[in-house]
Amino acid sequence: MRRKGFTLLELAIVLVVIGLLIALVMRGMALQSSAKVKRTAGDIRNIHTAVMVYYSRKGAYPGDTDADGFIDNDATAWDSLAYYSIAFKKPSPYGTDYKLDTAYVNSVNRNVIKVVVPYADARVEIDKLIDDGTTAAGALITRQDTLVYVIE
Ligand SMILES: [Ca+2]
Repeated sequence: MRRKGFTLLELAIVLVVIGLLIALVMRGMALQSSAKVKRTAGDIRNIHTAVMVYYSRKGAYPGDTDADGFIDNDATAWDSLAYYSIAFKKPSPYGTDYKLDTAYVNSVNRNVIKVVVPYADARVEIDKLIDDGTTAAGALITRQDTLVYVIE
């Protein structure tokens, strides 16, 4: 005679399978988030290098439209880098824009790369990869949800 419903063993197997699927999804999400952190850190390094290459060729910073040594125009900065095929603007892995700008850091104006990273833990991981691991100090700092990286 056929019984209706599941046996205890069948239920246990289903629960184990669900547990494994959840673990797989969580592992996938963790890998994806770590890939985004690594890509953002790499992008910041590459943009830094691009700006320094531009400076060594032109004797000025890209986007420094009034020639005072400070980047004042993000759009012009990226156009100049693209014009000389040094770097091309692309969005961050978080869908936000890398911006070239001047920021007041430790009581002085500095040329910086800015990018909004909306996750606090990701900002810390990026800081660990390219700076001192603290978002309050060093070459990479966090202002609200924006990473600010001092170029020089
Ligand atoms: Ca830092």
